[in-house]
Amino acid sequence: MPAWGGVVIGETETAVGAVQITGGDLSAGVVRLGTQSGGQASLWIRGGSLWASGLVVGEGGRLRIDGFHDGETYFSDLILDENGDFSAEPGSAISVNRFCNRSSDPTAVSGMRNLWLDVCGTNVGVLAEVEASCLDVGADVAGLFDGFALRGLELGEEDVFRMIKLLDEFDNQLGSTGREAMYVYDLIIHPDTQVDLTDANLYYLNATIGENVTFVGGEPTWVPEPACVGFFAPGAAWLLLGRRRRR
Ligand SMILES: [Ca+2]
Repeated sequence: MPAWGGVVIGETETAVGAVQITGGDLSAGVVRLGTQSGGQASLWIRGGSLWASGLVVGEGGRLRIDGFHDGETYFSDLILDENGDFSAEPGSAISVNRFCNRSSDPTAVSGMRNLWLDVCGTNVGVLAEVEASCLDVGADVAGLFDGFALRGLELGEEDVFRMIKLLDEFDNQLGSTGREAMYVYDLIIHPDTQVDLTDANLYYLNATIGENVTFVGGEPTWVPEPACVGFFAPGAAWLLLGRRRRR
């Protein structure tokens, strides 16, 4: 498998860098996209597999993912900085250990609504984290239209104990007060996973929760779907996709 060391794209004030991955297997250290003021950088994942210890999408960075391609995209840490740009087609999936979303502009990270986010977790004792980014409007479908809502969220690993936290460390909803929440259309929590919601709300439309799943700091809340709304029919396909993408 080819390997990159740390990768920096668009890191000087006048730099413009663009990388496309179209196939093959690639591993890398930390990949930084446009993390220096003035630098412009894009990473377009069109196919193949990429495993990296981290991806930082800086204020001049753009991450783009094509959906339903063969292969896997894994970042131990995925960081979307305040002005980072993220787009994803339907069917896109990313596996992470930690998802840090510092964006306050949902239009810049419009890929979230198409993204299946698989928070795998790592060894026992190492926490995995995901940032709550949505305005908490309660158990209402309106929350699913929040620009930071996720298409799918998968927590834990098959048959392995994992601890995962939902955090609210960044003010993604400028001008609002109160703890932010996470809204997801489809939620999967694998058996033997401990989920700490840290008193933030996790709302879901559909859920599969395994045996021996334990919750700390609250429990996920079901959002009833009004009959007139008619959300996505291909939910089952998404579930299969999420499982297939697992490492
Ligand atoms: Ca937040």
